[in-house]
This record gives sequence, structure tokens and C-alpha cells, in this order.
Amino acid sequence: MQFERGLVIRNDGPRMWAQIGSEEVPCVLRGKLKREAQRVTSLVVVGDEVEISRQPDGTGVIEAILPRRSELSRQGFHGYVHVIAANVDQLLFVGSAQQPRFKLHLAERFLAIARRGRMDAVVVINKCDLEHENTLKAWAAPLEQAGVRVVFTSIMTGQGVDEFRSLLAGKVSVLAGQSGVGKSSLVNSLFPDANIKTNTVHEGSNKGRHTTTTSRLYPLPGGGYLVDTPGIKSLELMEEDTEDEAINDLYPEVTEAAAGCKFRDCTHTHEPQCAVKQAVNLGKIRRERYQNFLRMRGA
Ligand SMILES: Nc1nc2c(ncn2[C@@H]2O[C@H](COP(=O)(O)OP(=O)(O)O)[C@@H](O)[C@H]2O)c(=O)[nH]1
Ligand SMILES: [Mg+2]
Ligand SMILES: [Zn+2]
Repeated sequence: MQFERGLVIRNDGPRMWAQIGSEEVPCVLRGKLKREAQRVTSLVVVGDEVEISRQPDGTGVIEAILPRRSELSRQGFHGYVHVIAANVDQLLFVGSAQQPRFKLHLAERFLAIARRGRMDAVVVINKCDLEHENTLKAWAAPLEQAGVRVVFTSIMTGQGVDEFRSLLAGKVSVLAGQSGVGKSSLVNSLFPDANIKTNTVHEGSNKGRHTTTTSRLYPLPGGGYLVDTPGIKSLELMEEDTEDEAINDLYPEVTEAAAGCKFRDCTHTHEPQCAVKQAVNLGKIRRERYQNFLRMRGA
């Protein structure tokens, strides 16, 4: 049987749509893939290239998933990896100069995520109209020294908007960055008619609430795609506070003892006057629990 090649452009959990030519075809997984999917969550994700057999009613059955060039993923507990999107060319970390102020550590976290997933990474500093040029250059310097491209933009003055547009052309890109930095503004100013949503799910709502599970690839007028996925937001939260919170919940005895550490940001590894290590030495916290806690924290 002759299979057709498709690109998964929309996925809302069990349901998937693949683009075949200019058609958007609803698809299901072949039974043998489904059994695998029970062991691996999100077996097929947006950006996957798949082989499809067409049914008489026009819908498709995904028969095979082609090898991925890259993976945007989130690392969970026990080495478990959750893939958010496949075959993404580049991760664009968008920060703003002010409101909110640029955070180098967030940029660096996403550079690490990009490297891990074999994606290119670019840092965009938006709202450049709100900060002095010298400050902007100082933020960019360590990134540029590490070989990372930094693009300065402003919706207000139009600075860098053409550069941003050419960055997206012909590529599959995912935009990451805190709420309020101007991701939607940048995209809307470039593609006013395209009705593209980026990281829409959490805006104006509380963390983790009202989440949609729909991920999609938006085709760009100039070629290329923008990835919209709630996963990118959960990735930020996961690697920031949710992960720590979840781990703290799992080790209440460590959390309790940690209140007595000398340093508020104590990692309970090498710091002096660490109440957690003291509790371990006194036998109040089991050593094995302590070691597992450190392993979970990636220490
Ligand atoms: N001064 C200034 N404000 C901007 C710029 N870009 C976006 N904003 C404003 O920042 C706010 C948040 O923008 P938005 O696109 O919703 O951010 P998102 O949450 O990252 O999608 C809006 O009020 C925008 O008008 C810019 O380049 N300069
Ligand atoms: Mg937005
Ligand atoms: Zn400590």
C-alpha cells in the first residue's frame, strides 16, 4: 500500500490533524502505535512527519513516525521525558528590556533546552525603546560571546522587526518567554491577518489553570511555521518553581528541616550551617531519602 507523507500540525490529545499538501486531514493512530502510546505519552506531537494511509472517508491513519531532527522536551522525574514538539528548527527566547526586565538566567535556561533538543536558539530583546543602548549591549555581551545571536526589537520604533521577520522565514520556530514581553505584539505586527496565537493559554489566568491541551503549527505567510503549544509554558513553570514545589512535596521532612538552613537558597550540598545535612547526620532524615532528594534536584 502506498503511504502519503504528512506533517502533524494540530494535536489536542487523542485527536490529530496532519497537513498533506494543502489539505488538513484528521488522523488516528494505527493500533500498534497506539499500544506504544500507552507506554510513552505523546507518541505523536506537532511537527512530526508521519506516513499516512488514507481511508475511504478521507481521514487518515498514521502508520509510522519518521525520525525526528529535533525535539522540544521537558524533563520530568526519573529520567522521564515529555516531548512537546518535534522537528522545531529554532527556539526564539523573547525577553523585554523592561516591563518585565530582561532576565539573563531565563534566556540561559532556554538556550540549554534548545541545545538539549538539537534546536538552534536566538535571543530576542524586545521593548528596546524602554532602555538605554549601553544596558542592552551589556545584557547581550555574554550571550554573543557564547556565540548566541541576539536580536534587538521594538514594536514602538519598529527597530529589528524586519530582522525578526527574516529570522522566521522558512523555519519552524517556537517562541518562549515570560508573559508580557511582547511575543503576541511581535507576531501580530508581522502578520496582522494571520490570527496567530502564541502561548495564549495562560495569559491573564493563573498558573496551570484553564489550560488547553491543543498544540498547533501556524503556517506563516512567508513560509515556515510558528509553534503554539501550552507545553512551552509548562516547560518554563516546570523548570522554575513547579519542579521545586513538586519535589518539596515529595520530601516534606527535607522541606521542614530546610527552614533552619543559614542560607535561604541553600542547596543542602556544600553550604555551612545546613540544617538538612545536620538532620541527616543526626538520623532525623534517612540518608537514602536525602540522596534521592538531591538526585531529583539534579544536584
Ligand atoms: N514599550 C513597548 N511596549 C511593548 C512592545 N512590545 C509589546 N509591548 C507592550 O507589552 C504588553 C504585552 O505585550 P504582549 O504582546 O501581549 O506580550 P506577550 O505576553 O509576550 O504576548 C502590551 O501592552 C504591548 O503593547 C515594545 O516594543 N515596546
Ligand atoms: Mg501573548
Ligand atoms: Zn541546607
